[in-house]
Amino acid sequence: MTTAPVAARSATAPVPTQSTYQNRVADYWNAEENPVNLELGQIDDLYHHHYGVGEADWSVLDEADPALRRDRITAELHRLEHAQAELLAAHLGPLTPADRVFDAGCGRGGGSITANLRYGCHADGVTISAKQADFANEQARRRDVADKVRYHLRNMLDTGFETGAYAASWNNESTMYVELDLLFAEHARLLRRGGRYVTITGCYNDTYGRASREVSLINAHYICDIHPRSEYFRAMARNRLVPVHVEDLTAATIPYWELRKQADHLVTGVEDTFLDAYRNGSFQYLLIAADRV
Ligand code: GPP
Ligand code: MG
Repeated sequence: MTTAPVAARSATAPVPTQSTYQNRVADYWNAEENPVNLELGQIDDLYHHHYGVGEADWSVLDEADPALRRDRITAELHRLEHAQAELLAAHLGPLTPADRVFDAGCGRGGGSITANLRYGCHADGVTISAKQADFANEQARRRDVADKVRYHLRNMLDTGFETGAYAASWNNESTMYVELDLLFAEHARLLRRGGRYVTITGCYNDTYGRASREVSLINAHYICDIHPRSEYFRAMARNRLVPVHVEDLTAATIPYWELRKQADHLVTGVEDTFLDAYRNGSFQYLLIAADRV
């Protein structure tokens, strides 16, 4: 038997910079043009890729004029999504305009703009979708904040950014695309000591058992892998992130999904699955804020 020398073997099988899974996820986001994301974002050029929180103004459904009814429903869903972004941003602070924040899985960029508007801070967002990064940078240019808010085509697990340079960082509904240990190791590396990490996420409920049918359907819909609640705290503890605030937002997000379900011009088909998952206790919408120690 002959064996190839190690050097020759590794030369023929280079480690890919991005896994096949990550390529598939990038393909999804490069192709994504859901009206529920674009029509909401067009209202004030804040493009979010997450859901909403808070009580809805149900009067929008009673609007008699069909065109106005559509517009009012769209605006109300956007208000609820922006309230979610503001809730996350509020937990990042206090921050000064000199501070730098890291937006892991930045989508079309709304979260970093929200943080910059609130604190005047520098922001670096990363996404593995070239289309999202280009879109987000164009938005920052149009707002005249491109000197402070920058989006990068990079992997959130391996950003190449400067160690300890960040006062705060977050994942807004993007943790379900990655292994939490690798993710939190990168946040812990980037955050300065005493820095703040925040995530809002959908997680499956350990007390239900394993992932429910509805959780599995959500995974299939977005090509993601929703983690159990317990895994967040285990992985944070292993990576110098100590929770300071945990909030179950499940009840607060149900009005968003109830209203979205009735928005015929915006539905994507996943609405009933989210409502069922939340209501049968298998799925939770959670905010976790943690200090980097
Ligand atoms: C919403 O993005 C979030 C995700 C795709 C990640 C999955 C989130 C969970 C809580 C499981 P989006 O705003 O692009 O989705 P949609 O197009 O459905 O509005
Ligand atoms: Mg959306």
